[in-house]
Amino acid sequence: MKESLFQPPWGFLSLPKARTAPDVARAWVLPVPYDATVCYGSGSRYGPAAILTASRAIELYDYEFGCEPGATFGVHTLPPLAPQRQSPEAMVAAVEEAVADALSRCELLAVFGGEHTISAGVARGVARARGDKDLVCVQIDAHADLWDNYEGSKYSHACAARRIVEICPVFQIGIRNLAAAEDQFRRSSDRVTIAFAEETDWLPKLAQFVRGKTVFLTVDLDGLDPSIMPAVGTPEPGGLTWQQVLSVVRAICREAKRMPVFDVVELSPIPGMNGPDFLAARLAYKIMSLELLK
Ligand SMILES: [Mn+2]
Repeated sequence: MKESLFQPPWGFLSLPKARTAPDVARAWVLPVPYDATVCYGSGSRYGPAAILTASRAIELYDYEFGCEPGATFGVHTLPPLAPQRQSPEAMVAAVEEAVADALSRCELLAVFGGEHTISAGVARGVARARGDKDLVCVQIDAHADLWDNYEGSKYSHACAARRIVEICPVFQIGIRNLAAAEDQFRRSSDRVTIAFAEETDWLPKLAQFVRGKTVFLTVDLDGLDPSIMPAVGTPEPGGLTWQQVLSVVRAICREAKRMPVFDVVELSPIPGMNGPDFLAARLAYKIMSLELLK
């Protein structure tokens, strides 16, 4: 049948077939529709599909680059990762395997969650594929997620950063909610740096932290202010602006050796409200463009 009669394959940015083949695309997308340990608002299992749907409405042209970045680097979208229902630990292991495997075949992997738990698997996967010698993690989040154990699990979303700290140092930005035990842990650990949401002087520190390193960027969307990102399970007032988040990405892409992987997690779509889904998709596209066209 005539190919021109049909829409392009259903994937990130809705690119033409020639730009989405796995051996052509420099960027790959791994959807992880998983939420099992969340304690307040659930629904992040619907996040990846919402981001992919919203991405089809993105203008490909970006005046910053004077071209259509997505059409230049190409994006291959993997099928959604199957949820491992037996335990969050099994899910983290599945993410680790999928991430390590994908990173052996692509230059930049974007993981769409899903709850933040999956980021521990992303960290392990990139450490396995690229080594952990110069690996660091930058975390955008309202919450420190530094619980060693939460409601009986070491793989709760509230433990996400604590599991990543076991792999590599973490720089957290936008934090405005943590428990006493988490605060105590970060004071005792030389592997955690926190820039609280009201602080304004963290950009030079971040630049120094990522300089010459291999970076895993994890974006919990509740790090952004709920006025622009209400579609999260645990919205916290006083969050980051769109421009602040982009300044984090720009610092990483400018200073780091490379960013082989990032994730965008915790989108819980609100029916009828497109803005947050579109923001998440736009953010993912901008991160890809800044990293791959630098
Ligand atoms: Mn959070």
